[in-house]
Amino acid sequence: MTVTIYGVYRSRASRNIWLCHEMGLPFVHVPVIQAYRLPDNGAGHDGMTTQSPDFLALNPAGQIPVLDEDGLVLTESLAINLHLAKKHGGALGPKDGTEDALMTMWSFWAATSAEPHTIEILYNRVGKPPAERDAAKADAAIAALQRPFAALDKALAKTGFLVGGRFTVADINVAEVMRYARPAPELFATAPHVDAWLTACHARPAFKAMMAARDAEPA
Ligand SMILES: N[C@@H](CCC(=O)N[C@@H](CS)C(=O)NCC(=O)O)C(=O)O
Repeated sequence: MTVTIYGVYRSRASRNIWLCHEMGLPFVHVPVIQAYRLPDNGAGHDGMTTQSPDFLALNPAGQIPVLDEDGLVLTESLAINLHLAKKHGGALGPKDGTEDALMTMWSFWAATSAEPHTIEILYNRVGKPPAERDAAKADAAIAALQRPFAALDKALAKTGFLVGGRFTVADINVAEVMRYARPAPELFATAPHVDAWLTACHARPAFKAMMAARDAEPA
């Protein structure tokens, strides 16, 4: 069995690599980089980019991450994590159909109710060069996240985890999306359970190992 993850650390591949570290699952890492981050869209780059013909054969959408597990190719980062946790994750994955449904629900919640807004905060508060940042977009995203933050805070109030009263793939999937909102501390100030939960997620050795490798990667 060989698990291969395509995608640099500075991408949504981070969530898959964090999970693999949590599971102690060995994987082959192919650091495919976003072509748009390179001069001339990666023409002449020595290595695979999201626009390399070999990579487009794997994912015609030209996006990372991609998982290849013995010929099973998956292209959605959160679906990759749900699959890996079910197959290799033990207690990180669902123990029954109810937990499976809740982990799926939270992952879809992250992708649809949170990430379109959290990514705007990341881009427009820290990610883009200062001259390209749009403060109005960040403010709109913060306004749109008021209700999702309140909902997440309520969900975390009881046990400090999202599903099953323990740390699972649902926490990883949602935490990686909420990480993008950290440059908006005003959101966390009104959601103390979210703040404490994300801080605890980021204190985990597996997360720290992923982040250390990410920080070592060229920006
Ligand atoms: N929904 C996808 C989004 C993937 C995505 O947007 N990946 C970015 C990097 S984080 C990418 O590959 N961008 C290159 C491009 O769109 O050209 C997922 O979560 O897997």
